[in-house]
Amino acid sequence: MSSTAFISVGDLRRGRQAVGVALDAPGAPAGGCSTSGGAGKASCGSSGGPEDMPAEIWEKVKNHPCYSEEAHHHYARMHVAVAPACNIQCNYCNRKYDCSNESRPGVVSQKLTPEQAVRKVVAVASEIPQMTVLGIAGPGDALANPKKTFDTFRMLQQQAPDIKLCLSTNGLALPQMVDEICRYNLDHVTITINMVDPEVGAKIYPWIFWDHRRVTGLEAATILHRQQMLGLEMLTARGVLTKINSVLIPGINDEHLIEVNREVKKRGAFLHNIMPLISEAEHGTVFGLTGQRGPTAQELKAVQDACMGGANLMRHCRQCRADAVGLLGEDRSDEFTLDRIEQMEVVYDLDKRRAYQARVEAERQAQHAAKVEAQGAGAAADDADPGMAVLVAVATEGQGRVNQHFGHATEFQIYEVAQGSAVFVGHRRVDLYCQGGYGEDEQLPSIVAAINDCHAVLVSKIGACPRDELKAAGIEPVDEHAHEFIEKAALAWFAGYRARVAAGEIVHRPRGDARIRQGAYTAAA
Ligand code: CLF
Ligand code: SF4
Repeated sequence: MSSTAFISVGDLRRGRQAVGVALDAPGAPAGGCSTSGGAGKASCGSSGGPEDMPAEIWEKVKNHPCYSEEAHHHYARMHVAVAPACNIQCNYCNRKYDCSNESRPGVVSQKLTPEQAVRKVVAVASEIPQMTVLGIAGPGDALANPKKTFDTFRMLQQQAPDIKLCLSTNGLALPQMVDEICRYNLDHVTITINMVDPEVGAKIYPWIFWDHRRVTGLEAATILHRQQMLGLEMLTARGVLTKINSVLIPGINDEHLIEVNREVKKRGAFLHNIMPLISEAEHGTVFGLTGQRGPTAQELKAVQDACMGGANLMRHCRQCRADAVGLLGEDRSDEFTLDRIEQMEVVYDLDKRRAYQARVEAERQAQHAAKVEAQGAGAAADDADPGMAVLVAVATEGQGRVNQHFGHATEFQIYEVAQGSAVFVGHRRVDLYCQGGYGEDEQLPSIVAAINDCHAVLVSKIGACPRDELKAAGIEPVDEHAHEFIEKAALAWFAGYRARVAAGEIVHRPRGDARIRQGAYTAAA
């Protein structure tokens, strides 16, 4: 079917305006950035708040943990694994494992029928009232399994109309499905776009299944590219917010992702999420078996930084499983197996959910206000170098606060802190230090290595042994700001740090972040 069968030029223009105006509105973040930058500082676009975008867009993103960095501290999402089949092959995927588009490798525990999936969503919604989004993200491709995907959405809309629907796709079947997507009022669609040049694509996709046959090589990548671009334009035309996921594959599409960012911005993408390739040999993927490495955290950040000024960047993705449940970064799927759901007393109480979410919203607004206030206070001039910027690591278990013990952290959130701004820039996964009540010292070197470009680590508590080890590595352990909001705590620590530098008590030494902040693309170095 021709693409024009789905969309008129008028539609395209109107829809472009709907999303395009939103993104280009006065007050919208110039250069893909927003409020978290405080005094006009460029930052992650998904950090935007209500003052950064039109009210109707804010309504769509404000409690979606992937589309709003702020929301991801407070709201949860879940995936249901109803889509096992796929219509393409990516060199970073092994069908035995979750879709790498939206999940870390690991077998899906249970594939579900749409009926089972809806039962599970309702059960989770009654237990986790801050779960606001259902995503279908595999383990294959949501749109290569249209009946299962849309049956799930239809039934869920009838039973739990307050839950936002979200899907993720490789884009091959997208243009044909745009009408169906709009029928269910989906506001959020993710397309994985790793290239806008089929020559690059041919190195990533060995084949696609198209028009009842397997197509390979350059022809396959050309068709996929065409479908992805068309699908993106059609969604933009309908006012659907699109997020583009790109897998960063060093040596194949690293610098090319800057062009991808430009092209998807042109076509109205709301967010661009550049994720690292995961390619362990034991996963049995083509890239894993041929030794194609993934990027380092610093390389990932360098490419993301090089894209600043283009499509807004998402930096808080956790590459979750196709059956993940909970806040981003946590996985509570084990609590909601089909067996367990059978035993649960499920009461879907919309009023209770709304009341709970009102409390979450109040907490989130308090965090936002604390951030704005701290940024304003931190912008005041002092004697230290005004261009000074550092990274700090933060242990948090949600609510936007420094509220986790060092030993309990399985990841640290990374903030770039400068005078008057504290901006979330990523996260680092680490091995758990506290094992059954005592510290596992063998884990310390790898934890320190994961955050060794940070000047400080903010925690609610920390033991003597890791404290000493961090200090020896030049990372300051900080527990004075336990349970404060993160940005406020980071800026308060930074003000003290600057004061000590200005007083000559300590010497400021850049720790790798200076290279990252140059904005020069350095991944190939
Ligand atoms: Fe799921 Fe994806 Fe929807 Fe989010 S995930 S379908 S947009 S609800 Fe989010 Fe997970 Fe990253 Fe995806 S953290 S892998 S970006
Ligand atoms: Fe695997 Fe997803 Fe690629 Fe399909 S689109 S091959 S399921 S990573």
